[in-house]
Amino acid sequence: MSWTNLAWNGRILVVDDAMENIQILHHALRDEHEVLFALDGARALEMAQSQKPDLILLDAVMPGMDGYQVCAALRANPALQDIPVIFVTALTQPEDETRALEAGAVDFISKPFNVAVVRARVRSQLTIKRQADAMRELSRTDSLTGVANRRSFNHTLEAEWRRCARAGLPLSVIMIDIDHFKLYNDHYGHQAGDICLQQVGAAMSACAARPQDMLARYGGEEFVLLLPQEAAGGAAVVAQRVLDTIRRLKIPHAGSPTSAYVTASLGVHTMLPPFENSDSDALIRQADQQMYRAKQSGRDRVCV
Ligand code: GH3
Ligand code: MG
Ligand code: MG
Ligand code: MG
Repeated sequence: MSWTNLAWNGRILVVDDAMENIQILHHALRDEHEVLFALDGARALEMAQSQKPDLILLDAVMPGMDGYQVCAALRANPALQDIPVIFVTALTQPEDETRALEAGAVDFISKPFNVAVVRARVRSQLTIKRQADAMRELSRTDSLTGVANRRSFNHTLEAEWRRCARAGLPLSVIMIDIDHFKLYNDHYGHQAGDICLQQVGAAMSACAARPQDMLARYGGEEFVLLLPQEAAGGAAVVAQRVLDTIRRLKIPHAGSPTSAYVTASLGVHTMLPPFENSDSDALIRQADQQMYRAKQSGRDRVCV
């Protein structure tokens, strides 16, 4: 990483149909930020998608898609709606500003602008964006293990359920419950139990290989793995990998009546399209039932 990289505070996309305006903003911001640019609205949306800027400085009047349309399109796209937009425009009327804020802009700067003011406003929006990102991340994460929490899991499960139903794709779930964990706490203490949960969580994270896979802490010593687009055979392979991964950790469990080391019981269930007459609760329930079957038949195993 070069020193200029270290000096970057944010990645900013400047959108303007006049190269001259882009150059002025580039000059104003380049010492503090990485500055990208687009000369029209369609290109701006492409770059927002591929470059994931932290902030967009958007011209209002452009041929083709104007700034208001670009802003509305950003707000309508779940992957892009959190990128803040500041209008930088020759328009000066209160109606123009109101319209920009109503389209979802966070700020409105009229030209001619003062460079120091633009820098300050950019900094302040980046700070707000960072805080919002951190809050969002926190609200999705289990604080002990760092994997997704149940709330975040439920949200993703609903979204993947709809997506897989629409696309006619299978959806698999693996429920994972640590064996005799009450006895682990009794023997080693609650703090050691916490560390064990962290170790197991971290090891299992590596088992969810594809970007759409999601590991979450479902509650207490129970985890769940969501595998969109994974049929029964593939899900069983992943479950076996999780089981082996936990075994290989060889975390001593002297209090366990079934094994010298920490183990888990896993239940797998796959929903095949069409998903009619079913819901995501049923998917979880079925995986849970398989997990209990694994418990009853001796623990430290996978039931499908
Ligand atoms: P089984 O093999 O049947 O699953 O037995 P178990 O003891 O694992 O199951 P049980 O549901 O009886 O007990 C779960 C235990 O997990 C009890 C609870 O204290 C412990 N536990 C839940 N959350 C945490 C946590 O965050 N930290 C620690 N240390 N223990 C936890
Ligand atoms: Mg223009
Ligand atoms: Mg349990
Ligand atoms: Mg348990």
